[in-house]
Amino acid sequence: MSAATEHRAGFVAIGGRTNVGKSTLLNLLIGQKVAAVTPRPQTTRRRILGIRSDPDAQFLFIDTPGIHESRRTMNQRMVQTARRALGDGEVLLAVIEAGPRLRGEDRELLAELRAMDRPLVVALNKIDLMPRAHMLPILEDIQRAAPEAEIVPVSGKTGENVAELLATIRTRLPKSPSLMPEDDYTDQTERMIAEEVIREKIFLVTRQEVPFSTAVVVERFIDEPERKLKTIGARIIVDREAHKGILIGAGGRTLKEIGTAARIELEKLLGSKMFLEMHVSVDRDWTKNPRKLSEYGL
Ligand SMILES: Nc1nc2c(ncn2[C@@H]2O[C@H](COP(=O)(O)OP(=O)(O)OP(=O)(O)O)[C@@H](O)[C@H]2O)c(=O)[nH]1
Ligand SMILES: [Mg+2]
Repeated sequence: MSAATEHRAGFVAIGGRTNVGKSTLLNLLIGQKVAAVTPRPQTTRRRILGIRSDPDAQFLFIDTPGIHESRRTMNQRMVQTARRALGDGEVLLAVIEAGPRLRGEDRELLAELRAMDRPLVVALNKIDLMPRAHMLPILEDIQRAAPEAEIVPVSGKTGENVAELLATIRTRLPKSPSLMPEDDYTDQTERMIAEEVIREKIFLVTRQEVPFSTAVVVERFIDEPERKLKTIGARIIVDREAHKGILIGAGGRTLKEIGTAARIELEKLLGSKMFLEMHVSVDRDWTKNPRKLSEYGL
């Protein structure tokens, strides 16, 4: 192999404020849905590895919860998880949402990532929402805030410039053979993917506080390949009695809507018929209890 095509591989940690499109990019970059994506902030709660194996490179992308300020125990845990995961990146991919100018929080994030002293690539995401001509000021702001970083404007929605983003990241990866089996695309088990998808549907269907204090734990996962059937038993945990009623809805309608949406998507993702059972239980104030946070996947 010539130097240009010499194989490269390594960890690429994706960091950024909440809701900027980190998980959207992860799913797009690996061509598989492994991370929940919703229009609401604080969707991602744990570190998720997504693997892309090309002939000349293997990218081990680490999706992280969004960095944000909060005094809630659960949110602090999420931000701690994010910072730790970012520490494992050999290349850092900062995701910033396109806007008129660079925001204060993004400036802080860039400073934090620069201080880690790894190759830094900045994806200016959601450029489909902004006319090209208006992008110059924010591009200049980023350039000034992180002079050594490579900036790639992209859209996780249309896929625009994503090939260029990959090429840019590739040149910054260490020369190395693949580090993981090339058929793998994630470290998430089917159980974890089921939890993530159910939680995503809860975020999409319920309002206000409910999704932010709800967790999903798959307690039963039975795979019967000869019947092409997977049976999933999931517990949905809420932290207040009032939320239980909201989640279930009148006549069980809300829970049914969540279940149907999750089942349809999981059948597609896991390639088999799915029997999905869910029940809702109250675990008072679990979001404030560090031990419970771990138990519920944070
Ligand atoms: N228009 C547009 N929307 C996008 C783009 N990328 C992501 N989105 C939307 O932005 C919202 C947030 O996307 P996520 O991928 O969940 O963002 P995230 O950074 O992972 O968010 P957290 O995990 O909550 O921190 C979703 O509604 C996405 O569909 C984009 O390039 N263009
Ligand atoms: Mg996310």
